[in-house]
Amino acid sequence: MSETAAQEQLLPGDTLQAKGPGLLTLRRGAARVLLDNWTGTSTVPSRTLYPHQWSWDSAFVAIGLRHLSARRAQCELESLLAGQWADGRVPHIVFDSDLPHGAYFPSPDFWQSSRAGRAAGAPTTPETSGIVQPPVHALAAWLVHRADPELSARRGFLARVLPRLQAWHDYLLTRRDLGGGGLAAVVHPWEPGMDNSPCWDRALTRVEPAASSMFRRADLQHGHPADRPTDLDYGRYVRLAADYRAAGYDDRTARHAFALEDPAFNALLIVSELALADLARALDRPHRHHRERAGLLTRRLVTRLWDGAAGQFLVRDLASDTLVTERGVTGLIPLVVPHLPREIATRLCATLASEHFSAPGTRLVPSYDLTGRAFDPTRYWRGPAWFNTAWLVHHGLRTHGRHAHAEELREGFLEQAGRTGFAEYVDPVTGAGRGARRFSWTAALTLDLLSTAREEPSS
Ligand code: 2M8
Repeated sequence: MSETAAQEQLLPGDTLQAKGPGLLTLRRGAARVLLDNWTGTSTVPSRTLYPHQWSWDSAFVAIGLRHLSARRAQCELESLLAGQWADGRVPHIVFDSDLPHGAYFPSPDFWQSSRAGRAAGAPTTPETSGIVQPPVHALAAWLVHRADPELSARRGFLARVLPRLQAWHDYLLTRRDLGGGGLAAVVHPWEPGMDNSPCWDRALTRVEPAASSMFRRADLQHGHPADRPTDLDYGRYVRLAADYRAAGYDDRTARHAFALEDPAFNALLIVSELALADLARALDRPHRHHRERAGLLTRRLVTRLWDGAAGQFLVRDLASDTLVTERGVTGLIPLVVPHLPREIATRLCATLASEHFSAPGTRLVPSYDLTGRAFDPTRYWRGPAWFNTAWLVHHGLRTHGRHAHAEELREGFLEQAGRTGFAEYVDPVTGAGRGARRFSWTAALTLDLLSTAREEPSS
């Protein structure tokens, strides 16, 4: 069978027809995006803006792809883990060696992972970045396994990914416990995945921007300058990455000018620890320690990052050991943690519905406080509403029994994903789609939410 014919077979049939042709069209459209963005072993976030494999994008993609092909969803995660370093880190980009260096910046010749990262355990091949992204992978692996346990057993999927995922979490909880409080720290604004969030502004003032001759912005060939981070931001991103590279990407010796504890990053680590417990139990391996660790991390998350006055979690800046008083969507995502104290879950839901996050143009969640000093409705993570964070908040609302609110968010998500052509993000004031279109995680999570209504809450 030709590759095209095989791909056509993955397009969904008429299971949604009974629910209306609109949903079927939406599902076929989402599936088409994932088929078109598939490279043969993984999925690019966007054919134009992001032509390589990204870490947390792949986890979200696998969560959606499982509804089309559990085999492809498994491959998505396996190809990402092929770029894992011997110290356990899962790099935020795995580069496609067939693409020219000019396709994206920073390219492999900037990161130089196989050379500069050799002592820290970077693989000889593929080339990767040296930083990480939020640990959504174990959750994704568990959901992918559950989509077709028989195929998973036949391919030995769980047995292959479990030790890698355990090493990944161990890396985060040892080498990245930079604050000594038992949470994982991020050392670059690209690591929490919310690149130019105002939550990082204060810490970034300590970073001397790299000269503009050190970088060439490939993103501006595809994205509008008003939507993207500024050149000043880029200068700082490049400086931080270059300094980390100069330290051989070794967390034991690197002196990080930027080190923060991010609520969403750690909340996802907790949910993924619980998924590791499920994965290990399914393989009849010791699993209780993962549950215990999730419990411990939940207590640390509350102790170190909860702010009762704000009614949400805040970022901790490790340079001053203080909380950053900016409200980002990162501070609401811990709603995904199942064993959060009840009063905290209640407060988070109230903050979500407050003037800070209840936007006029969308039912999605703005990435930053609508009333905040730095709010910008179009600039990337400084206000726009994103589909992956909406999916996480939806998951959290269901986890805490807020089904009516979750359903409202789900309907808003599906309507906006379809109307914007699977946009990367949405202006929360006008509801207009912004950034890239035919964006993979938007399509993947659309497929997932189209199935969610018929499923038990996932994980
Ligand atoms: C964005 O980040 C990259 C750098 O990693 C970029 O701006 O070039 C973020 O939205 C990030 O969360 C996402 O994983 C990545 C690819 O979609 O794009």
